[in-house]
Amino acid sequence: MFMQTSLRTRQNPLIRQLADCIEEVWHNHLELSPFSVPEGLGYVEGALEGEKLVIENHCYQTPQFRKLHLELAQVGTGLDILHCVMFPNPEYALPIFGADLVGGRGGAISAAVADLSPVNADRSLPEHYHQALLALPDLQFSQPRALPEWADIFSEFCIFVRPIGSQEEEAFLLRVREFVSIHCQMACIEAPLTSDLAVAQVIAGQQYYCTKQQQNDKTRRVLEKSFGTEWADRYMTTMLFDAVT
Ligand code: 18B
Repeated sequence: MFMQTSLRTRQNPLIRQLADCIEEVWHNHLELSPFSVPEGLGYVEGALEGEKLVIENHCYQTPQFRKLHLELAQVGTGLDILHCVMFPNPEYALPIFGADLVGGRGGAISAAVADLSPVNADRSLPEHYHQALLALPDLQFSQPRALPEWADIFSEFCIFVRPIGSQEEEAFLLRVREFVSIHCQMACIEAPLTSDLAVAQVIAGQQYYCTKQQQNDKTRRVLEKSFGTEWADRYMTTMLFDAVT
């Protein structure tokens, strides 16, 4: 517990604030139960090719979410990372919330990503999500970033920016709070699916999402440098983006 608290307090302030914010919204809206992380993957340290990588995982589950995953990571003394995914239980036709924040310790955030990503067959968001997200105020960032090729999983509401200055950082933080709040509220009133076919379609949608995310070479590289290729692959497929089967 001491180690976990201390990694967060040593991280980039926006990462720390985002982690606190996500956990606060989860606690406010959801009935969290413990989730057991695969053997040996709760707190991990590695330093194969040089810089030390420290990872701490916080995982929960609820009736609507098979896995709520918040991960904080620190590469050497320079790079801080927050990774978060809310995987719905496949009996609920809900989108996947995901966020990634990558930045220097004291300095700027180079990548801030957040989305509610559709997983249904035609890869569109449920209408009530669409309406709620359309109602949010428009955001302008001075340095939007272009999504890579694998990223066809994201919705039209996806934010991918390099936030410049405290105003843009605040705007990103608030938008994530809005995404996660809307998502938790919608999830709590969602009725479970009743047909096996519909559940199978959600499973296929989540598998597609995971397959695409596993193609993020920037994430893979960071993990490989500290833990080797095999470990990195296992981590990406069992911890970060484990598809339901
Ligand atoms: N990710 N990210 O989670 N990634 O996990 N991330 C980067 O400035 C890690 C997710 C996403 O431009 C970068 O270029 C590590 C989720 C996208 O090609 C680094 C871990 C989403 C990009 C890392 C981690 C997501 C990206 C480069 C495990 C979205 C841009 C930073 C702890 C929902 C990819 C930069 C590109 C970038 C690293 C998105 C270093 C190690 C959930 C789209």
